[in-house]
Amino acid sequence: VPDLKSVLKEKIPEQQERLKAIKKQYGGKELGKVTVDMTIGGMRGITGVLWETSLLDPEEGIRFRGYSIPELQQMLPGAKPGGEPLPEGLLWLLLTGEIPSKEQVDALSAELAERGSSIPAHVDTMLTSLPPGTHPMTQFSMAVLALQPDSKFAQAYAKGVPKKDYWDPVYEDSMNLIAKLPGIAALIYRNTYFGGKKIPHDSNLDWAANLAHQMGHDGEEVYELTRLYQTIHTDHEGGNVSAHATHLVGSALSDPYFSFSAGLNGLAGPLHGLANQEVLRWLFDVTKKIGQTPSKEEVEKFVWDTLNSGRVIPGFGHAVLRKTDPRYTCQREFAQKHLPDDPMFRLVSLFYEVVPGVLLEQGKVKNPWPNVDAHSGVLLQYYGIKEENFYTVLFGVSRAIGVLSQGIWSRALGLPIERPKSITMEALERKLA
Ligand code: CMX
Repeated sequence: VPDLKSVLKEKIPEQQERLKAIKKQYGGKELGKVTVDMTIGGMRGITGVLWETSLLDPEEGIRFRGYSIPELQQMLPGAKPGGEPLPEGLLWLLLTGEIPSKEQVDALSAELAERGSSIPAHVDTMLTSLPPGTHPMTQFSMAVLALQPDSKFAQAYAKGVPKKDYWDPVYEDSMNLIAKLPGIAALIYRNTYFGGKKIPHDSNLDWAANLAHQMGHDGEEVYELTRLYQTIHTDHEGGNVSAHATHLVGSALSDPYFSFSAGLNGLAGPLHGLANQEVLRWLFDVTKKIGQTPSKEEVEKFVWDTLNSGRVIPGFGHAVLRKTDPRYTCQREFAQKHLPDDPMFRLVSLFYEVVPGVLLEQGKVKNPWPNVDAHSGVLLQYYGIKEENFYTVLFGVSRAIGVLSQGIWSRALGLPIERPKSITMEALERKLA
């Protein structure tokens, strides 16, 4: 069977032609107008990025290359029949637009296991020289940058690689990086919480199971959770902070190590990926103050107290979504199947009942429903991954699959350096007065 790179290579010319035709036919057409509110309001609603791997519908949620999460749970190969999808299959889909066979996914698993089997020693040396207490996301971003000297793209560019061939070394960098991320994440985890006692990579395991295994969490259920988690956090179209930061930096032809590290720095913000850590801290705060089985009224009061103290409710709201995030729903279904009686899951469910009503009553948010981060931490806790300030690293490992797949396509399609126009208040007043 042809491997991923050959299948991808076949697709590139037709997509290049497609983009040319779109430019020729629609190049001068309008996609919308830009109001002052949009410029001041974080560019919300401006369609300003071409992003092929996924598309977000405000009501329905994310679709990866046209497929919803429940569809992919049915269609993508799992480690076992009827199991959760293997993230390698999603990587294949995002890169090629095609659902892979089990055979193709197994071959890709083996390829990633090979590419990811060793982490250069200097990465560990660098990480262990950092002051104790350095946040895992700081370590993660630095570790990715520490791999940059291996960049095939940077080397090829220095030798004068022509533009039409950029995608090839970018592909190599992206695959090497994705392959090494479970090992890097586990290294950070073991260094930070287990005194540096490492667990070797197991080349017989799939990519996600290898992540859990090297962290020290083994068992079929925790592997299944990791596969699901690593599948659903990959991509959320192009405008979110981590995707857009990766895309922006990559547009300057900074290689995938530079661009993904930039994306991780954005993911580390509490309004974005760090929200999963914040949710768990907030839930612990709840249990400390009102116990593990509070009444609805007690929870309602706690939510109001958080809002009135000027903080956001972590895990709720979204810049684009206007319904419950399907990434939340599939994690809820996983919990209903595997841990229906877990008290923390019950607490999360109670918040699902109470928080949207309170946020609606407060009347500020555009979306009162939970997002992906409201649920992930409780599942991880149940399987013994209790170190909540590590959670965003797990998000970041998955995010690589989406943003780096798009990065390969951005170079294959020859997308230019990003350079939107900015404006001062003075110029704005002058223009519109
Ligand atoms: N709790 C309290 N207030 C909230 C809120 C929440 N969960 N979500 C939005 N708001 C507030 C906003 O802060 C804003 O208030 P101001 O007008 O005083 O500035 C107002 O409601 C309107 O905001 P919005 O248009 O509904 O939301 P934004 O597009 O500006 O922001 C988001 C989106 C996700 C940053 C926001 O909903 C939020 O802060 N949520 C909590 C953090 C979180 O869960 N982030 C993770 C998102 C998913 C991810 O990226 O991982």
